[in-house]
Amino acid sequence: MTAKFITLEGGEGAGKTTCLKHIEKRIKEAGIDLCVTREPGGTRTGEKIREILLDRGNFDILDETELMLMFAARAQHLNELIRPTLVTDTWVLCDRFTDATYAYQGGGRGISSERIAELEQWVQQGLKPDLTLLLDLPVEMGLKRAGQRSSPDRFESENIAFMERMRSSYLEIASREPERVKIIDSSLTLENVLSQIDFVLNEILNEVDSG
Ligand code: T5A
Repeated sequence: MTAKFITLEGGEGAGKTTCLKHIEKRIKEAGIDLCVTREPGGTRTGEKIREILLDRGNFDILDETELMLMFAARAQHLNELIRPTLVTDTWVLCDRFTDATYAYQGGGRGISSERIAELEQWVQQGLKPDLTLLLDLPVEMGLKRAGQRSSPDRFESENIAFMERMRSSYLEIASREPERVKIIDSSLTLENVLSQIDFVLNEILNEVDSG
């Protein structure tokens, strides 16, 4: 069996945290070993980089610095955790990965896709998720949901135009790579969202059963 690398993506307040727990449960119930992790973060060094990136006090971080910090954390994550885990036949479920960089640093900040692709190639050496679940919902609805929680971090403090560009970038990726990226309409009730997720998961879990 080849271990699968699954990522979860979406805008602010899309419900990733809520859905991640459900996906984890479903995969584990299928008897598959699973490692759950997140980006930026997932390693000791990566979590320190995350603190810098999310801290609203760091208002002076340049867009280029932000981009390279995302990939610095990712390089550490891939080498220390993701690759070593996948070779032991353990699946990896990651809360955000490089699609978030194309959406936030690319769409949101306006850094060119070519520049991001150069770093992706260098850091990932061709490794991509096998499956990505993109939780999509209108920006204002996501911000309303996110607003019910604690004070906003550096990204949650961005304006609506930034969020709209980020959402469009995610949807562009999904239309370019429909085999890998499955759109989940997360504007619906949690029950409905989870059943959309189950539909996609059943496919990958059945593949394993029959393989
Ligand atoms: N980032 C990350 C980049 O800019 N570039 C990169 O390359 C990477 C990897 C941290 C930030 O880093 C940026 C993007 C991010 O801003 P994060 O930790 O994933 O990333 O932070 P958030 O996106 O802020 O994720 P959160 O965990 O904070 O939000 P979620 O998980 O999307 O939302 P969640 O599950 O907490 O739900 C929000 C609220 O909505 C409710 C929940 O109960 C909760 O109260 N809810 C629903 N309500 C009604 N119906 C539903 N279907 C609901 N689903 C959830």
